[in-house]
Amino acid sequence: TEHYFTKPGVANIGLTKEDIKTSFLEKLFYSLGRIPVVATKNDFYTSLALTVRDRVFRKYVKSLEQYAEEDARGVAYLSAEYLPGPHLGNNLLNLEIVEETREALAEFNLDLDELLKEEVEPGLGNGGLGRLASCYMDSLATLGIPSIAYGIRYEFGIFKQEIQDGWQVESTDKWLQKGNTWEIVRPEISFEVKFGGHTEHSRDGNYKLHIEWIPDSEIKGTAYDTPILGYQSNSITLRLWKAEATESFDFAAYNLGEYYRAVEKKMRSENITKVLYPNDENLSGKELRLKQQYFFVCCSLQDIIRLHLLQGRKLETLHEKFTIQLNDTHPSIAVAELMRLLLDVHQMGWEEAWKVTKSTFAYTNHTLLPEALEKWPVNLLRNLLPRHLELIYEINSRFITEIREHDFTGEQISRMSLIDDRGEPTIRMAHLATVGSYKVNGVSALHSGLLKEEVLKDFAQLWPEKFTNVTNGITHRRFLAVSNPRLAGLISEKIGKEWLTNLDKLKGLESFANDEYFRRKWMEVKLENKKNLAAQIKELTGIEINPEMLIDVQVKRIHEYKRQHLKVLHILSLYMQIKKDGQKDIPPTAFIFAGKAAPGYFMAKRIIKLITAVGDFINNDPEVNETLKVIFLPNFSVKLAQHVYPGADLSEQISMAGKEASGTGNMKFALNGALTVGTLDGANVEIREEVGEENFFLFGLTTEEVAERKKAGYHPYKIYSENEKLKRVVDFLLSEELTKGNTELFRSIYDNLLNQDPYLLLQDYQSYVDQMENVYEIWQDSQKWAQMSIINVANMGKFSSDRSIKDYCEKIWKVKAVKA
Ligand code: 26Y
Repeated sequence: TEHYFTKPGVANIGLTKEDIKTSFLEKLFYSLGRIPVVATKNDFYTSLALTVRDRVFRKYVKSLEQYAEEDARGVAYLSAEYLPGPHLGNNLLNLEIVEETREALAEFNLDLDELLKEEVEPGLGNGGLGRLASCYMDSLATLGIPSIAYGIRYEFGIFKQEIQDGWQVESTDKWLQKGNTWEIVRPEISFEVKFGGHTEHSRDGNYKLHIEWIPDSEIKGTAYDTPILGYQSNSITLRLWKAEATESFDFAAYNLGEYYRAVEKKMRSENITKVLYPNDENLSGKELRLKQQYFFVCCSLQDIIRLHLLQGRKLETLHEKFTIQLNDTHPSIAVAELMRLLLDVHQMGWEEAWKVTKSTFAYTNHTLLPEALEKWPVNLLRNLLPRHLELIYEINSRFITEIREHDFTGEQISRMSLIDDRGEPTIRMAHLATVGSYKVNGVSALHSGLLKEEVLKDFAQLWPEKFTNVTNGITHRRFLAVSNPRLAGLISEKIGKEWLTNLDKLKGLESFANDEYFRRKWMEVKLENKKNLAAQIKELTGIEINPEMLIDVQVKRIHEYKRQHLKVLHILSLYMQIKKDGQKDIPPTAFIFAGKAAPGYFMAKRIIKLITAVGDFINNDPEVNETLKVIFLPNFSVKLAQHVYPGADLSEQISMAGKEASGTGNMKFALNGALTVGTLDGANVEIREEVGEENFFLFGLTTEEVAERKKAGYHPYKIYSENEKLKRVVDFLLSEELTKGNTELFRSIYDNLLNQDPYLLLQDYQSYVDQMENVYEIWQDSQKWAQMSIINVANMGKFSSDRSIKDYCEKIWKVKAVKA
């Protein structure tokens, strides 16, 4: 190392092993001020991250230059959530320097995999919606689509989950504690955001109406940029806003008492981006959440307008140069905010402003669940955003006038109104987004169909051409190439590496499904991955599993509609079979669960306790624990997910039909060679279509059958009392043994199932158990299983987010890639 102290060498961004070695030491010395003997693992991680960052930036600035040069039409993606996962491994892949880096580190006796573990991921989302946004960033970058992703720089992301005494316990996620190598603050890119107060209407000499919003507070949003590198050449920006006090906090002007009040106010203003709300698919109607939404929308729109004007263009052409995608209704206040900016700040007339607005936005809906559809109380809006409330009223009144000219009934009109005044008056944000957008899409074929038939049916009747579908996708680079190098390697050996940029190429694997030698290789890879996962499980829970077991996995947010407790009923049925029926031929299975419950969601938290209680009970019973293991992995995250998918044999996608908009975990499992047991819900339908029905384990009612069943009157108690084996399983929920004497512990779940069972667990139970028997039968035939697994992977091409993004470009955005 002597050499580097005395001759620091020129900054270099080469990609050879030697270049990487040089940079790595330079970063350690000159960025961190550390020498190897005292450096911590985190110092080494940071040096490596800085080394990689320089190389990322080289590509990034080149990419930005190109977007600017071509002056092409671009996309602004607005999302309140992102879940990028760790950056380092992905950036290494995209720079194509994984092996060079591994070797460089090895020369310092450092292990790349150990350093990769050091990265703390940004947990800036709840689940599927946030992760989808990040998959899309990866594909936008790889495809070279001029784009910028806007969001919120939450200081604390999704809470950290620990399991104590079987219960979920939450603690704060201090993801920025050790710094964040991947972002750069842009103090010069900052905007003011106003809140509260009132509006003043006046007319000038020409009787032109002027409306002024006199707010009662103002804060500032500052941009923090993270370059998102695509595979090989292009990249895009993830721009997250952090709330800060405005310059007008002139402390010098205050006396001591006022100084403290000013500081307090400053702290309050910074609260806006403090923490991510951990609820998904369930509203809590919190004022701070609306503040967050407006805050990031307001900064983002001002930034978009700045970029547009910077090119010397007129605002009248905004929609020609930009399209803005709304990731669910969370940023939908943007419709009113753009109107405000165009009308009040840039003096445009209503007709023109409305034309620009509704030609700029497109809206993606991610849910049909009534409890997840955002509705803000009119009173809250009046207090927080008085001008926006006026604008929404005006948009609504013009909209109602428009639809009165069509043949809509009075009932339909009040159903379509942006304002729901049946109880406390609220604004229906999905309606605002629909009226203010040129396209509306769902996230799977089934979901987009239901959107048009149910939640937005009147709008689909009015504007049929506005509605479309874009089936979700996942980035196969992160979820296969980075996280499953063994399988990726085997695939590339067989069909080359083209699948990295064209996932349809996987089809070339299909012919090898009948090749016994290839199947054997395939199974060897899976077994190695399962050993890996077993080690992870041991590390996280202390529980040992035999990697030869069938690894049966359900990982996702905990929700009644996703029916984790249906899986539990199945596990208990197996337990009963062994214990009470003396059945011996159940194949050894490890049931793995992971996922967070919203802190205020009583049933979800109880379901976690149920899973861990069943685990405790079964894992400690020597009569069954050779055959069954039940594991709850704490703190599910992108990082943990990347260990889980490669090691799974069976993927559980068992939501009640019609409830899961798409699902994306389903795609990640199948891409890693797991077979799916699932209902005809969300994208499961399309996965089954692609892989063939003989390669998918289907069970349960269809969406139509669910509706019929409910309409005819659903009586879970009847099902329970007529199915003896189901009855003994459900009754076990109240048993002394399971509850360790606290027999009321699962009473709420028991009562819910017998009296309401809104998600039809008991209805689908027998069909599920029967299909699982089929799963076990096929599992015994490992050759057959391997064949099905290969066929599954070979047919995953459709589920690349590259395909989804191309669909968005063609069906919605009309945006073209720039050449790399
Ligand atoms: C309004 C607030 C409470 C809220 C916050 C987060 C509502 C919803 C959400 C998150 C929803 C979500 O993650 N939805 C999931 O989106 C995925 C991507 O489209 C789908 O694959 C998945 O089926 C859907 O549940």
